[in-house]
Amino acid sequence: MKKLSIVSIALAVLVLAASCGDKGKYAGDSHLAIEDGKTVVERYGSLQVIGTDLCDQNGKPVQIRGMSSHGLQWYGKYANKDVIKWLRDDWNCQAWRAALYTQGGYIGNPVLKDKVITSIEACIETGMYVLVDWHVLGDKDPLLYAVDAEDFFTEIAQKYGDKANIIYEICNEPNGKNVTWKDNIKPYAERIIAAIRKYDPDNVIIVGTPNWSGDVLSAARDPILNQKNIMYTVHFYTGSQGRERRAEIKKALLKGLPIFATEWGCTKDSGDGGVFEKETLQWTEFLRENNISWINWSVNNKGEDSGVLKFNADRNAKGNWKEEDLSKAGVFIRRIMRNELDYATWKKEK
Ligand code: IDC
Repeated sequence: MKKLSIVSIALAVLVLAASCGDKGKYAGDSHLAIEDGKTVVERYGSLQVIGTDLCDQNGKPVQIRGMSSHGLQWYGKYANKDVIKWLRDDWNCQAWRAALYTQGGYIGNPVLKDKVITSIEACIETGMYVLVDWHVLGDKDPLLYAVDAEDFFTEIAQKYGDKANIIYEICNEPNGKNVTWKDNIKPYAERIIAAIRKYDPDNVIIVGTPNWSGDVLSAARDPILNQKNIMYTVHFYTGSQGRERRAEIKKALLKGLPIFATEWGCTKDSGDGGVFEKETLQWTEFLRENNISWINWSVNNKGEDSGVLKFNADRNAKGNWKEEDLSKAGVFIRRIMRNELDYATWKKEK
């Protein structure tokens, strides 16, 4: 009797430990690009935001993971179906982000929109989600090109708003100390959301936050009201931002802010400076535990440390990459995406 109860207590402790283990409350998620012959978009359908969670069409919390293009004006050649399909099939990517720079990109060179369209069409064909990223960066204040943004997003919503694949990211990284949530970003977001909602009543729209999308608390204190399926962006580079930013994210979540990490890198925030493996895995565990979807920066062969291809590899942008085509970041991020590497595994390997 005594023996039995000790055994059962031990068992109970084991079960409890397993269920509250280091994988967090979403441990059951498969994160698969294809499962039982079905693409992620076939399985999840139209995404929706419930509380702070991104959820599938049935209201189940899901975490989406994917890769970003580099600036489409520079490495837009990778925004094609071969590469996107390769990322799905070999990398287990569920999403692709098309980074359409505004200043230095679309504003002076509107044909770049074709790269976004190619990305969208490829993601529809491959059953992946696609983030349409209006990449505000050097222009700092999203209000500067708000009229162009309204036209652009109206067109995308009109053409593709009925497709479950589309996720709108309306301003990558507002920045500069005069660009505030209250006076710049929120009014801009309200305008663009209204433009999109004329044609697309429900796809997810993600709003950038001040300080290069590093300040989710400003948005948490003053969120956009009376709109459904709105999320907010946090960006980070694991060699530059760590514990402090995670604490802010936690606070914002507690205030009820739904967050999507639409861009992060495993280097310093210059996009270079080495690959920070341990710090990266601390971040990916955190994102998983908190059900925050993410997109990694980026697919290019420029030779910068955050680029997943080696310098000059796959110059024809065909996909079908061999291990020797991948940079250190490429090998590392691919393993994370394929569910082959988490913090515990990494420690064992060291
Ligand atoms: C970087 C690219 C780099 C390019 C630079 C130009 O990696 O090759 O020369 O843009 O502006 C961001 C931005 C993203 C940056 C990236 C790395 O959203 O455009 O890309 N980064 O610096 N925010 C934080 C880091």
